[in-house]
Parts: sequence; structure tokens; C-alpha cells
Amino acid sequence: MLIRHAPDLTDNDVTDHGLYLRRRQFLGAAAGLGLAGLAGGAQAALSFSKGFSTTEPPTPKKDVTGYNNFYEFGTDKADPAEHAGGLKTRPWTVRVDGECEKPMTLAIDDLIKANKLEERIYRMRCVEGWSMVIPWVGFPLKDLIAAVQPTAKAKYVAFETLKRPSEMPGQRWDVLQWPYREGLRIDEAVHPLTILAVGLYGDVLPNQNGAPLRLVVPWKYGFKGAKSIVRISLVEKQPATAWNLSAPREYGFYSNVNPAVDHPRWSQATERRIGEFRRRETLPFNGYGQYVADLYRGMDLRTNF
Ligand SMILES: Nc1nc2c(c(=O)[nH]1)N[C@H]1C(S)=C(S)[C@@H](COP(=O)(O)O)O[C@H]1N2
Ligand SMILES: [Mo]
Repeated sequence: MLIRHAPDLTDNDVTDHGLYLRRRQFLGAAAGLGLAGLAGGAQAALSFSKGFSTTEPPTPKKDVTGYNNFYEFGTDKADPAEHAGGLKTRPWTVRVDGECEKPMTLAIDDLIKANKLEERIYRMRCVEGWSMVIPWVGFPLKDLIAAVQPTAKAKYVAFETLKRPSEMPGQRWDVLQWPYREGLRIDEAVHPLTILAVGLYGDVLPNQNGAPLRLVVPWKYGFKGAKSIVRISLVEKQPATAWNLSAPREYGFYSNVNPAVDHPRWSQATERRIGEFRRRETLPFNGYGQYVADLYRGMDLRTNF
């Protein structure tokens, strides 16, 4: 079996600064134009969620958009930036279905219009032992879940991403089972920290970062953040996830960042913040424990890794 996640062992107040982001910028007609192409107009400014955003300096954009994991485009960190340009993100629909009263199929631009976009500056810790600080633009997943009215049977949320080998050259190889899948427990999915991102650094999400829609769950290892989502299903049973299917001993369903539980092949005690020289200590729940530790009260996080 080919297990490509490899350890990373190399040693080597942005919140409200008057940056007004425009909702229209994230829509298909305007995608790619950038702020400069959108002078004037009555677009709504994004709101800022200072409470959840870190004040740590964001990782330079060139690293956020040039050092990626997106195996649909290859397994090297530079592959996604090099090969994701051919992915067509319009038209794009997202199906929201399963255990809910109001299943819906939404065009991505309608989904963006229906939700209030916010900037969230989050730490992201990859299971390989590196981390970044990324200023996302997105909206809480809980708002979308509320819109479809979950039934009492909705215990988990399953995320399915795009399978389109013609535009995703990495899918010609069985590195993972395609499409890439992820999942959350429903209480994790409706936690206010959990967002669906449509942008970063105040701009449209680059393809290599998961355009047009990707999940961000900042207290979990980065692989939980499924990119290029096409379907979100409310389900009764814990859904299968791509990395767990590939190597169940190495990647559990929960995958909360936990410095006390090592990966079978490397330590998770420290991390390399991209752009920094010395490794730093990894924090439980990636530093979000004050918000999320209660979700796991009474659970053994060693067996539920
Ligand atoms: N569809 C898909 N989503 C994915 C991945 C992937 O290979 N395919 N890689 C994951 C991993 S391992 C990480 S660390 C993050 C990286 O997100 P970024 O490149 O935007 O920083 O995306 C996650 N989402
Ligand atoms: Mo990762």
C-alpha cells in the first residue's frame, strides 16, 4: 500500500485593519478579477470575527498557495499550484442531502450569496508536522446545516469532493480512494469554529487550496479539511474517510491535533511553522481547546485518535 503522508522534520493585529472584502468578488462572474477589477458597487462588506481569529502573523501568501497537499493534483507540495490551474470551478453545484427535511442542490454562487462571508485567521496543523496561519474567507458550516433542517437521525456529516480525472491528473493513480471523503460528528460540524471557505487573503480561493469550496476545522489535522466539495450529506452512521480507508492504524476518524498521541511513524509533539526556523510545540486541539475540549468530555482520545 502506498502511504504518502510523510513526516516533516526540516529544521530550518491582522484582524480588523479596514480591509473591506466584497462578496461579489467571490462569485463566478467576478472570480479571478481581484479587488482592483471591482471598483465601486454596493457590495456588502464582510464582517470580521475577531473572537476566533488568531493575532499570530499569517503565513506568506506565496507559501499558503505554493506549498499544498491536494493529492488529486500530485503528491509533491508544489504539484497543486502547478497542476490545479486546469480545474474548472464554474459551473459547480453542491448537493446537501441525507437526514434532513429540505435537501437542496445549490449552484456555488447561490450558496455564496446566501451566506454572510467572514474572515477567519486560523492556525492549520498538518498531520505531517508542519503548520501555517491562514486568513480564510468563508461562512460557518452550521448556517448551511440549519438551512436544510436536519432530522433527529443526523448524527454525522459526510463530505464528498470532486472526482474528475480529466482535470485532476493525480486521480489517475490510486494513491487514495477517489473521491476524497471526509466526515465530522454533527456537533463538530455545527461548532462555530467550523467553516466552509471560499477565499483566502481576501481573495477568491485558489484552485490549489480547494476551490470553490473547502472545509476548515482548525482544531483537527489539516487532512480533515476536504477540498473542492461537491456533496455534504447528513448521515446516521460514522462515514468513511479517505485517509482512514488508506491507513486506519495511522489516521483515525477524529484526528484532533494532539501532541500526546504520536503518529505511528513520527512524533506529533512539535511542528515546523512554515517560514520559521525552529520547531515549536504543538498545542492540544491546535490551541483551540478552550472552545472544543468539551466536545470530547469523557472520551479516550488515545483510542479515538
Ligand atoms: N480533496 C482533498 N482535500 C484535501 C487534501 C487532498 O489531498 N485532497 N489534502 C488535505 C491535507 S493533508 C491538508 S494538510 C490540507 C492542506 O490545505 P492547503 O493546501 O489549503 O493548506 O488539505 C486537505 N484537504
Ligand atoms: Mo495534511
